[in-house]
Amino acid sequence: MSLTVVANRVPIRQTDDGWGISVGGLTTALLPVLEEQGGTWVGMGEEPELSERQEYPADDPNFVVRRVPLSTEELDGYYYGMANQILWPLSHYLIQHLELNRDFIDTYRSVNERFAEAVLEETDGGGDEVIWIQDYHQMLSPGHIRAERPEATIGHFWHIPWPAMEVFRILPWARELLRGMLGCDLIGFHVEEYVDNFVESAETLLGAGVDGNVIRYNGHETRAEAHPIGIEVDRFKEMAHDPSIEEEAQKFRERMGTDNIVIGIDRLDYTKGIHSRMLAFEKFLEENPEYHGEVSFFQIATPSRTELESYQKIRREVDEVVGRINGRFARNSWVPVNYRYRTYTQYELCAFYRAADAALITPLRDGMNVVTQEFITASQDGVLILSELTGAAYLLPEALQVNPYDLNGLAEAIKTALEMPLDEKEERLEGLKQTVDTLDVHNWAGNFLDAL
Ligand code: ADQ
Repeated sequence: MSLTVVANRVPIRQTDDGWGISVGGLTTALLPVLEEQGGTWVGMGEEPELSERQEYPADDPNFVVRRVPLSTEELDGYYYGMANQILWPLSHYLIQHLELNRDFIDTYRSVNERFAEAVLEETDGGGDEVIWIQDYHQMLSPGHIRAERPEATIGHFWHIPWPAMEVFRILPWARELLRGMLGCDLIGFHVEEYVDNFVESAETLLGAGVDGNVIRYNGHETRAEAHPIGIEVDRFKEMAHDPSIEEEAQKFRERMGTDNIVIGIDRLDYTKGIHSRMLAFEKFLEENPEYHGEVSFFQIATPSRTELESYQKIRREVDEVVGRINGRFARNSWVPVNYRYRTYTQYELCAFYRAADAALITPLRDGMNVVTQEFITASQDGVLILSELTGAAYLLPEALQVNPYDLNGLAEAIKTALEMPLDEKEERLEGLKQTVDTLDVHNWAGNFLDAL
């Protein structure tokens, strides 16, 4: 088999001393396959000075990076526009953020076509070629590739929720985008519920024939399947058991200075429910004065898509609510909310996971949410408070599940978590760990490619 991966970003980046691999779940899962079997990774070229084709590593190459160079206008329309201001909010049911701008879909069309052309140039149509496309940035390229290569094996993995058909059809271009996706042989989603939504969208909006999870359209068959993504379990376990992590966790507990620590770790995105979570924590403090001075909430938010107004707005809102809570409740040396707007290393995150008594993971919607799995793997006796509107919730019944829109319920869950008996905490965590072990990201990639 020779593999061509198509993703928005390429997996390598320039460092102070040359080139290196970008860290991330997708690169971790797919690079070993590319390195072992050889192949190509197609992604956007954001900087015009970089070459379109680069063998990596330079001294003894085992795969090729193929860039599709994008102008600033193209990046704005295709990435910031169509992907981030249309497909992202729609798939997360947050349609108040939808910007239905005609230029966005026009640019998305032409950029997807250029990605497809790059794939066609990099592959020769031989029988053992597998093309694996990633995510909502590339809905139309499968259709273009299929048109030129009827025999190609094409897969797609959709990392975010596929919304209910009645929500997806809000898009004026819903049918065109679905047709593009149906150029694939296999489309993967995190959970069955998204598979069902996709199949229903194809059946209702295109009149496609459906037999279980097989969709027939225009003489071609596409399967939709659930392939829940995982983390690199072994590496996380090893890191969590490193004695230096325990030391870091201890230092962190001392810095927080309270018996109870609750953490939240997210990209700063309006889908992640950070603002509602803060309001719930405020409610918890209002209703439980006995916890004043006894609990710290440590929230990290990584800067994300900072060019967009909706992200600047959520940043201001979170800043404001943090200030208000601390202004209202802080006393002596106690600061109720410790908020950091920055990125940390995985090693640092691991220490936070280990030190926490509870993790508040409460997105308004999330395809999977892998922070959940990182916390479960690193924690010894922490409680996971998890939004039921995440893919992870379908797989992790032992979590303390909450509706992220229900602030009273969230506030109560914080109290329940902090007062949970140790044996119940351990029992729940044991069940969670067993599931997360099976969701390993290497299994995810292997299982998807086998199915493809
Ligand atoms: P994301 O929306 O990015 O991914 P998530 O699954 O939570 O969401 O992964 C975030 C990653 O970023 C985690 O590995 C986490 O450790 C890291 N991270 C978060 N905050 C950080 C910080 N302050 N510093 C450093 N690292 C930080 C999309 C979908 C998800 C889906 C994944 C994978 O939106 O639903 O789970 O893809 O398919």
